[in-house]
Amino acid sequence: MTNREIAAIFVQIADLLEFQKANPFRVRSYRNGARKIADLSEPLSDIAADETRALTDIEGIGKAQAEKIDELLTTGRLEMLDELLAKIPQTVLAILRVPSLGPKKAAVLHNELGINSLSDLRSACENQQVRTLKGFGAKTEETILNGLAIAEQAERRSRWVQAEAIVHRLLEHMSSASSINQIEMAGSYRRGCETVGDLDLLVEATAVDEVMDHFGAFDGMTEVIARGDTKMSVRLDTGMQIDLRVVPSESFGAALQYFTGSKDHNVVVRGLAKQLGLKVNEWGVFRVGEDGSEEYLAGRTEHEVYAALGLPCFSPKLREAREEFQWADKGTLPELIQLSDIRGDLHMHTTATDGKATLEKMIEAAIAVGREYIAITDHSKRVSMANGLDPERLRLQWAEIDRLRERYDGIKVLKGIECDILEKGGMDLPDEVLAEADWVIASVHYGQNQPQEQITDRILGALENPRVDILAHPTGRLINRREPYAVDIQMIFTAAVEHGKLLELNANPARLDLHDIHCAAAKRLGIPIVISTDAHSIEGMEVMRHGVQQAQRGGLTASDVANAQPWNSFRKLLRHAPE
Ligand code: DGT
Ligand code: CA
Ligand code: CA
Ligand code: ZN
Repeated sequence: MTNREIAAIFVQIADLLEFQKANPFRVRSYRNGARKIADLSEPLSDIAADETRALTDIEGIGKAQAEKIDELLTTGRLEMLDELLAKIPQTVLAILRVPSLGPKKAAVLHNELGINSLSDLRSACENQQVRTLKGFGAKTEETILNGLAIAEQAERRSRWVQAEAIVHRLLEHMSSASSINQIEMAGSYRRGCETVGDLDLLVEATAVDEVMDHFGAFDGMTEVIARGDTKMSVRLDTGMQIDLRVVPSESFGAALQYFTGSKDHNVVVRGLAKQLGLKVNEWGVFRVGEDGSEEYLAGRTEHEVYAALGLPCFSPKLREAREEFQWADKGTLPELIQLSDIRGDLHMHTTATDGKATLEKMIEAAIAVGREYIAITDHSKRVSMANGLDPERLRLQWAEIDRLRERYDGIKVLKGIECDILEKGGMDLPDEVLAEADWVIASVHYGQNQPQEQITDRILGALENPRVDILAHPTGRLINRREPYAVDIQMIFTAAVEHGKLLELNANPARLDLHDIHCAAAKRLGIPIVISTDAHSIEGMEVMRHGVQQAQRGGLTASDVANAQPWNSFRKLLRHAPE
């Protein structure tokens, strides 16, 4: 278990305690503990494993919390958390996830109005009951209503990366069922969608009952929703549903194609099959005779299924019935970018602002993952919470980079900055300072709720600035947590083309910003995309793969992505580049 996961659990405990009106000191001690853990530069597991040290040596971690950490590290679970969760129904917990509602407000709503679920909350807002509560007004009510949609989605759909954690455990568990010959995930998970509604697991096996029994013993299972001859559906304690299908080998490819979807993609596939006098379903591709008889043609592999229909075996990332069939028709299916194509990472933070690792450590980590070039882009001074850099500190960092360039000559290190676009418009650092940088990222972190015209104008102002290279996380959305800014994205694209700017695809799995369809739009306009990790730690560099997956869904090839170019091509995009 990572420090970040443990810190998140401590935050959750604090929220639950606060919701239950526990002693405020206890609540605060868990919040402080979470912050301490998140700020540690060393894994807790290393400290716990070291016999010469104790978890209580960490400042701010007392005996009780050290025991909790130990329990989490050794068992992966925490009894206290399970007990807290058992006391509060899942539907009530969902209220805590409404943006703008903290545990305190949620508790008032629960206790005063008897609100037990998101739908209760929606009715109470719509009936204007919330505004009658002390400390809530008509404005609060409106803010809650705005946040409800996103909380409602979060209740139904998980971020892809959360689904991935379950999938890893699930495949590990299923690997000990000896009669399984083939096993694949299908559905939206395989298509790499931003969010996943339920998981679809496909198995080819000799003993169906054994497979289903084994599946039913998966850790965290709370309910078997249905069990039939070939299909079984279960629900996990996280709320996630998993559908299992067991199919014979001659149908495995057909079932994989069918259950990968998307539904819209499959509708087109079936239509094309019909034109050929064929029928395709989850059992295979069949020739339909005049007497209604069906002759099996294909179905063992997906490849075989598509080939029988005269189609290429589309990457699952493209199966959304957007452009893939036209591309196939014209023979212009893109060769999608791969993680191994990535050569640079142009957005990362260090301990100078809110990063967890030093400049040297970040450079070394980038070398270790094979980057040829990187940009160090700490926050500018407006982001005071993150100890943002003023010109003086920024220049000191650049002088440090100059020194380090001699030590690390195998990698190009750009002197960059993530400069805030101020609420009133304009950049947070003077033009002459930005002019000294190799790489300037413009970002919105404040005034995210401004009306469309205002926020669009601010961003356009940044794109017009000749010292700015790129706009980071262009829509500001956080999946399942925050809606995008009201920005007019078409105007951003137009300005990027006009001023020769790049756009970021932020690879953080909670951001994935640009969206896939925006990536496709940018590609059509010839705007280079930069996939960036926005790493705030060494581990943070690991998220590049999520950005690449999103880029694949947008149909991007390596040539559409600026940081997939070798240094000598990439440097031509810079105003001035180090030798
Ligand atoms: P999700 O679970 O909401 O994130 O999205 P999917 O795409 O995983 O959808 P799901 O789990 O309902 O079904 C998995 C795939 O199975 C879906 O992408 C296509 C196929 N499928 C399921 N039901 C139908 C159906 O009624 N008609 C067709 N054509 N395909 C279906
Ligand atoms: Ca699904
Ligand atoms: Ca499903
Ligand atoms: Zn950043």
